[in-house]
Amino acid sequence: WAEPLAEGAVILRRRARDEAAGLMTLVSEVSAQNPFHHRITPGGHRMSVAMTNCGNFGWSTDARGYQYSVQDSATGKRWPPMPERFRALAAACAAEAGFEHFQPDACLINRYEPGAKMSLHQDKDEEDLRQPIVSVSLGLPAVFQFGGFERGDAAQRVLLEHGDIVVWGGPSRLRFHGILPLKPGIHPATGAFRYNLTFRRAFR
Ligand code: MD3
Ligand code: FE
Repeated sequence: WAEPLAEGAVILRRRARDEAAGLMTLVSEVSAQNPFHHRITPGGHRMSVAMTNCGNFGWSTDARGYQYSVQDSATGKRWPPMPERFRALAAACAAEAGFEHFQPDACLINRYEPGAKMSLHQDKDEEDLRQPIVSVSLGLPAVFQFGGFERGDAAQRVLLEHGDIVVWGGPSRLRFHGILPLKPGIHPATGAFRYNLTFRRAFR
C-alpha cells in the first residue's frame, strides 16, 4: 500500500516482497562480479556500509571525493550491467509515485551489517535533481531518518522493512536523510544483513 511520507516522497510498503528472492539472486550475481567494498571517504574514514553498483554508472568515494564513474576505482573494471528486472521495477515504482519515464542509469547497492549506519547527508551528486531516486529495502529492518533541508533540522524516524520501496522526488529530493545503526538479527531472505538498492539517474 502507498503511504505519502512528505511532498514528493511515497512509501510503497512491501511492494517488492514477493520478488525479493529474485532480487537477492541478482544482487549476488552483481556482487560476484564486483564485490562489496567498504570505501574510504575523502575525510579518510572507512564506511561501515559496504557498497557495490550496477548500471552504466556507479557511485563511489575515494580520496578524490564522491563521484559517478563508468568503472570501479577499486578494481578498474566496469560495473556490471543493470539487470532488466531492476530497471523495470524502478521505472514501475517511479510511475506509481507520479514520475513517468524514469530511466535509471545507476544502481547503488548498500549492504549493512550489525552496527553499520549512514550519517545524515543529502544526495546531490546527480546532474538533474528533478529526477527521483527509488530505494528498495531488503532483509533486516532499519530506522531511516528523514530530516529537512538543513543538517540541524528535526528528523522524523521511519522503519524501513523487507520489501519496502520508497520514491523520493520533488521537494523531498534534497532533504537530509540517514540510517541509524543496524540492530543485529537474522532475516530469512538476507541472513545477518540489510541491503538497500537505490536507483538513480546520474547524468542527463
Ligand atoms: C531521501 N541510502 O545510498 S535509502 C544512499 O538505506 C542512502 O541505504 C539509505 O541514503 C539506505 O544515499 C537510504 C532512502 C533514500 C535514498 C535516497 C534519498 C532516501 C532519500 C534521496 C533524497 C532523499
Ligand atoms: Fe542518500
